[in-house]
Amino acid sequence: MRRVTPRAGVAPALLLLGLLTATLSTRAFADTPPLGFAEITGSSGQLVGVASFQRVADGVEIRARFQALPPGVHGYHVHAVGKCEAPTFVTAGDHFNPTPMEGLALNELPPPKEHGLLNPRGPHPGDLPNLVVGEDVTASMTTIVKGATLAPGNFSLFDGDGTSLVIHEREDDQVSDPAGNSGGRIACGVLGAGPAHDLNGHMFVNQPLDAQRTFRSAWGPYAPEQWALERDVYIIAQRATQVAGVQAEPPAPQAEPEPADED
Ligand SMILES: [Cu+2]
Repeated sequence: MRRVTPRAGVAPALLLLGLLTATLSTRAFADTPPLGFAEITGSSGQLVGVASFQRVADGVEIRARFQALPPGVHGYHVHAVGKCEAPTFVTAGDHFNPTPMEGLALNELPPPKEHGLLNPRGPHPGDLPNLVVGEDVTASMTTIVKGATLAPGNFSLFDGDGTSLVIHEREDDQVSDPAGNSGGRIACGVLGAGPAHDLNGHMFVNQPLDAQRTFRSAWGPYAPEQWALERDVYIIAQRATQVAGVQAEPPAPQAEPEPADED
Protein backbone atom coordinates (compact mmCIF):
# COMPACT_ATOMS: atom_id res chain seq x y z
CA MET A 1 0.00 0.00 0.00
CA ARG A 2 1.26 3.45 -0.90
CA ARG A 3 1.69 6.01 1.81
CA VAL A 4 0.38 9.51 1.27
CA THR A 5 2.75 12.03 2.80
CA PRO A 6 0.61 14.41 4.86
CA ARG A 7 1.81 17.74 3.53
CA ALA A 8 -0.17 20.66 2.24
CA GLY A 9 -0.59 20.74 -1.53
CA VAL A 10 -2.53 19.52 -4.49
CA ALA A 11 -0.94 16.10 -5.06
CA PRO A 12 -2.19 14.37 -1.88
CA ALA A 13 -5.65 15.77 -2.45
CA LEU A 14 -5.71 14.42 -6.00
CA LEU A 15 -4.48 11.02 -4.80
CA LEU A 16 -7.23 10.83 -2.24
CA LEU A 17 -9.71 11.96 -4.84
CA GLY A 18 -8.68 9.19 -7.22
CA LEU A 19 -8.93 6.64 -4.44
CA LEU A 20 -12.40 7.77 -3.46
CA THR A 21 -13.55 7.86 -7.08
CA ALA A 22 -12.42 4.29 -7.64
CA THR A 23 -14.07 3.11 -4.43
CA LEU A 24 -17.39 4.86 -4.75
CA SER A 25 -18.20 5.35 -8.42
CA THR A 26 -19.86 1.97 -9.02
CA ARG A 27 -22.35 2.39 -6.22
CA ALA A 28 -23.62 5.84 -7.16
CA PHE A 29 -23.64 5.25 -10.91
CA ALA A 30 -26.49 2.78 -10.59
CA ASP A 31 -29.01 5.12 -8.99
CA THR A 32 -28.15 8.54 -10.42
CA PRO A 33 -30.05 9.72 -13.51
CA PRO A 34 -27.67 10.34 -16.42
CA LEU A 35 -26.70 13.87 -17.29
CA GLY A 36 -24.74 15.23 -20.19
CA PHE A 37 -23.03 18.39 -21.29
CA ALA A 38 -21.57 19.86 -24.45
CA GLU A 39 -19.14 22.66 -25.19
CA ILE A 40 -20.06 24.11 -28.55
CA THR A 41 -17.24 25.57 -30.62
CA GLY A 42 -17.20 27.57 -33.82
CA SER A 43 -15.26 26.98 -37.02
CA SER A 44 -12.06 28.48 -35.55
CA GLY A 45 -12.33 26.41 -32.40
CA GLN A 46 -13.61 29.30 -30.29
CA LEU A 47 -16.07 28.51 -27.50
CA VAL A 48 -19.53 29.74 -28.50
CA GLY A 49 -21.77 27.88 -26.08
CA VAL A 50 -22.38 25.43 -23.31
CA ALA A 51 -25.30 23.05 -23.00
CA SER A 52 -26.58 20.74 -20.31
CA PHE A 53 -28.59 17.61 -21.08
CA GLN A 54 -30.93 15.96 -18.67
CA ARG A 55 -33.65 13.38 -18.87
CA VAL A 56 -37.24 14.59 -18.58
CA ALA A 57 -40.55 12.76 -18.93
CA ASP A 58 -40.82 12.99 -22.73
CA GLY A 59 -37.18 13.00 -23.78
CA VAL A 60 -33.93 14.80 -23.10
CA GLU A 61 -33.99 18.47 -22.19
CA ILE A 62 -31.18 20.64 -23.55
CA ARG A 63 -30.48 23.94 -21.83
CA ALA A 64 -27.96 25.98 -23.72
CA ARG A 65 -26.33 29.41 -23.69
CA PHE A 66 -24.47 30.90 -26.58
CA GLN A 67 -22.17 33.84 -27.21
CA ALA A 68 -20.38 35.26 -30.25
CA LEU A 69 -22.78 33.86 -32.84
CA PRO A 70 -24.07 35.77 -35.89
CA PRO A 71 -27.38 37.49 -35.07
CA GLY A 72 -30.38 35.91 -36.76
CA VAL A 73 -32.23 32.62 -36.98
CA HIS A 74 -30.21 29.40 -37.18
CA GLY A 75 -31.04 25.73 -37.71
CA TYR A 76 -30.34 23.79 -34.53
CA HIS A 77 -30.21 20.00 -34.43
CA VAL A 78 -28.87 16.95 -32.67
CA HIS A 79 -26.67 15.15 -35.19
CA ALA A 80 -26.01 11.42 -35.31
CA VAL A 81 -22.24 11.34 -34.73
CA GLY A 82 -20.32 12.69 -31.77
CA LYS A 83 -17.48 14.15 -33.80
CA CYS A 84 -17.01 17.87 -34.45
CA GLU A 85 -14.14 18.58 -36.82
CA ALA A 86 -13.82 22.25 -37.73
CA PRO A 87 -14.34 24.12 -39.93
CA THR A 88 -17.19 22.28 -41.72
CA PHE A 89 -18.31 19.84 -38.99
CA VAL A 90 -19.45 17.36 -41.64
CA THR A 91 -18.03 14.69 -39.31
CA ALA A 92 -21.14 15.15 -37.14
CA GLY A 93 -23.07 13.20 -39.79
CA ASP A 94 -26.77 13.48 -40.53
CA HIS A 95 -29.48 14.33 -38.04
CA PHE A 96 -30.07 11.99 -35.12
CA ASN A 97 -32.81 9.83 -36.63
CA PRO A 98 -33.15 6.40 -35.05
CA THR A 99 -36.04 4.13 -36.00
CA PRO A 100 -38.18 2.38 -33.37
CA MET A 101 -37.09 -1.26 -33.34
CA GLU A 102 -38.38 -2.72 -30.10
CA GLY A 103 -40.49 -5.81 -30.64
CA LEU A 104 -40.33 -5.47 -34.44
CA ALA A 105 -38.86 -7.82 -37.01
CA LEU A 106 -36.52 -6.27 -39.57
CA ASN A 107 -39.22 -6.32 -42.26
CA GLU A 108 -41.67 -4.57 -39.94
CA LEU A 109 -39.52 -1.50 -39.27
CA PRO A 110 -41.21 1.80 -40.15
CA PRO A 111 -39.53 3.99 -42.81
CA PRO A 112 -37.09 6.56 -41.41
CA LYS A 113 -38.67 9.92 -40.59
CA GLU A 114 -38.06 12.91 -42.84
CA HIS A 115 -36.73 16.24 -41.64
CA GLY A 116 -38.76 19.03 -40.12
CA LEU A 117 -41.01 19.79 -37.17
CA LEU A 118 -43.64 20.91 -39.73
CA ASN A 119 -43.11 17.96 -42.09
CA PRO A 120 -46.07 15.49 -42.00
CA ARG A 121 -43.57 12.65 -42.61
CA GLY A 122 -41.24 13.99 -39.94
CA PRO A 123 -39.61 14.93 -37.80
CA HIS A 124 -36.21 13.46 -37.10
CA PRO A 125 -35.96 13.00 -33.35
CA GLY A 126 -32.90 15.31 -33.57
CA ASP A 127 -34.89 18.17 -35.11
CA LEU A 128 -35.20 21.17 -32.80
CA PRO A 129 -36.79 24.61 -33.06
CA ASN A 130 -34.59 27.30 -34.60
CA LEU A 131 -32.06 29.07 -32.42
CA VAL A 132 -32.62 32.84 -32.41
CA VAL A 133 -29.48 34.89 -31.81
CA GLY A 134 -30.03 38.49 -30.76
CA GLU A 135 -28.23 41.60 -31.94
CA ASP A 136 -26.02 41.24 -28.86
CA VAL A 137 -24.74 37.98 -30.47
CA THR A 138 -25.96 35.86 -27.56
CA ALA A 139 -28.77 33.33 -27.24
CA SER A 140 -30.19 30.99 -24.68
CA MET A 141 -32.62 28.20 -25.31
CA THR A 142 -34.25 25.30 -23.51
CA THR A 143 -35.72 22.61 -25.69
CA ILE A 144 -36.50 18.89 -25.61
CA VAL A 145 -35.26 16.11 -27.88
CA LYS A 146 -38.56 14.24 -27.86
CA GLY A 147 -38.35 10.50 -27.39
CA ALA A 148 -34.60 10.52 -26.82
CA THR A 149 -32.92 9.11 -23.75
CA LEU A 150 -29.51 9.21 -22.09
CA ALA A 151 -29.88 5.62 -20.90
CA PRO A 152 -28.86 2.71 -23.12
CA GLY A 153 -31.25 2.02 -26.00
CA ASN A 154 -32.00 2.67 -29.63
CA PHE A 155 -32.95 6.30 -28.93
CA SER A 156 -29.97 6.98 -26.68
CA LEU A 157 -27.95 10.14 -27.29
CA PHE A 158 -25.06 8.11 -25.88
CA ASP A 159 -25.16 5.52 -28.68
CA GLY A 160 -22.10 3.79 -30.09
CA ASP A 161 -20.69 6.74 -32.02
CA GLY A 162 -22.14 9.47 -29.82
CA THR A 163 -24.14 12.52 -30.86
CA SER A 164 -23.53 16.23 -31.21
CA LEU A 165 -25.36 19.54 -31.09
CA VAL A 166 -25.01 21.55 -34.31
CA ILE A 167 -25.85 25.13 -35.29
CA HIS A 168 -26.36 26.03 -38.96
CA GLU A 169 -25.74 29.27 -40.79
CA ARG A 170 -29.35 29.85 -41.86
CA GLU A 171 -32.90 29.36 -40.65
CA ASP A 172 -34.32 25.84 -40.78
CA ASP A 173 -37.60 25.90 -42.77
CA GLN A 174 -38.70 22.78 -40.80
CA VAL A 175 -40.06 21.00 -43.90
CA SER A 176 -37.30 20.46 -46.50
CA ASP A 177 -35.59 17.10 -46.29
CA PRO A 178 -32.93 16.45 -45.10
CA ALA A 179 -31.87 19.61 -43.23
CA GLY A 180 -34.43 22.38 -43.79
CA ASN A 181 -32.24 24.38 -46.22
CA SER A 182 -30.32 25.67 -43.24
CA GLY A 183 -26.98 25.83 -45.04
CA GLY A 184 -23.56 25.00 -43.65
CA ARG A 185 -22.67 24.18 -40.08
CA ILE A 186 -21.16 27.02 -38.08
CA ALA A 187 -20.78 25.45 -34.64
CA CYS A 188 -20.74 22.01 -33.10
CA GLY A 189 -20.41 20.37 -29.69
CA VAL A 190 -20.03 16.70 -28.82
CA LEU A 191 -22.30 15.37 -26.09
CA GLY A 192 -20.22 14.20 -23.15
CA ALA A 193 -21.30 12.28 -20.07
CA GLY A 194 -21.13 14.48 -17.04
CA PRO A 195 -22.97 16.49 -14.46
CA ALA A 196 -24.60 19.67 -15.59
CA HIS A 197 -24.04 21.52 -12.36
CA ASP A 198 -21.18 22.96 -10.40
CA LEU A 199 -20.09 22.13 -6.87
CA ASN A 200 -22.87 24.26 -5.43
CA GLY A 201 -25.50 22.34 -7.34
CA HIS A 202 -26.25 25.26 -9.66
CA MET A 203 -26.84 24.58 -13.32
CA PHE A 204 -23.65 24.95 -15.31
CA VAL A 205 -25.42 26.96 -17.96
CA ASN A 206 -26.05 29.73 -15.47
CA GLN A 207 -22.33 30.31 -14.98
CA PRO A 208 -20.28 32.62 -17.19
CA LEU A 209 -19.02 30.59 -20.16
CA ASP A 210 -15.35 31.06 -19.36
CA ALA A 211 -15.83 29.95 -15.76
CA GLN A 212 -17.55 26.80 -16.98
CA ARG A 213 -14.73 25.96 -19.34
CA THR A 214 -12.10 26.54 -16.64
CA PHE A 215 -14.00 24.27 -14.32
CA ARG A 216 -14.28 21.53 -16.93
CA SER A 217 -10.61 21.71 -17.84
CA ALA A 218 -9.65 21.46 -14.19
CA TRP A 219 -11.36 18.10 -14.01
CA GLY A 220 -10.25 16.83 -17.38
CA PRO A 221 -12.31 14.62 -19.67
CA TYR A 222 -15.15 12.68 -18.14
CA ALA A 223 -15.41 8.93 -18.41
CA PRO A 224 -19.04 7.81 -18.15
CA GLU A 225 -18.27 5.73 -15.06
CA GLN A 226 -16.65 8.71 -13.35
CA TRP A 227 -19.13 11.51 -13.82
CA ALA A 228 -21.82 10.40 -11.39
CA LEU A 229 -19.81 10.93 -8.26
CA GLU A 230 -17.43 13.63 -9.38
CA ARG A 231 -19.18 16.29 -7.39
CA ASP A 232 -19.81 14.22 -4.27
CA VAL A 233 -16.32 12.78 -4.35
CA TYR A 234 -14.84 16.23 -4.40
CA ILE A 235 -16.82 17.20 -1.34
CA ILE A 236 -16.00 13.95 0.44
CA ALA A 237 -12.34 14.30 -0.49
CA GLN A 238 -12.32 17.83 0.81
CA ARG A 239 -13.64 16.67 4.17
CA ALA A 240 -11.21 13.76 4.25
CA THR A 241 -8.22 15.91 3.48
CA GLN A 242 -9.29 18.46 6.05
CA VAL A 243 -9.33 15.69 8.62
CA ALA A 244 -5.87 14.61 7.44
CA GLY A 245 -4.65 18.18 7.73
CA VAL A 246 -4.35 18.64 3.98
CA GLN A 247 -6.06 21.41 2.05
CA ALA A 248 -7.90 20.23 -1.04
CA GLU A 249 -7.64 22.70 -3.88
CA PRO A 250 -10.93 23.65 -5.51
CA PRO A 251 -11.06 23.08 -9.28
CA ALA A 252 -11.67 26.75 -10.14
CA PRO A 253 -13.03 29.87 -8.47
CA GLN A 254 -16.77 29.98 -9.00
CA ALA A 255 -18.83 33.13 -9.07
CA GLU A 256 -22.01 32.75 -7.04
CA PRO A 257 -24.91 32.71 -9.54
CA GLU A 258 -27.85 35.06 -9.20
CA PRO A 259 -30.59 33.44 -7.13
CA ALA A 260 -33.05 34.24 -9.93
CA ASP A 261 -31.06 32.11 -12.37
CA GLU A 262 -31.56 28.96 -10.39
CA ASP A 263 -34.27 26.61 -11.57
CU1 LIG B 1 -28.16 20.11 -38.53
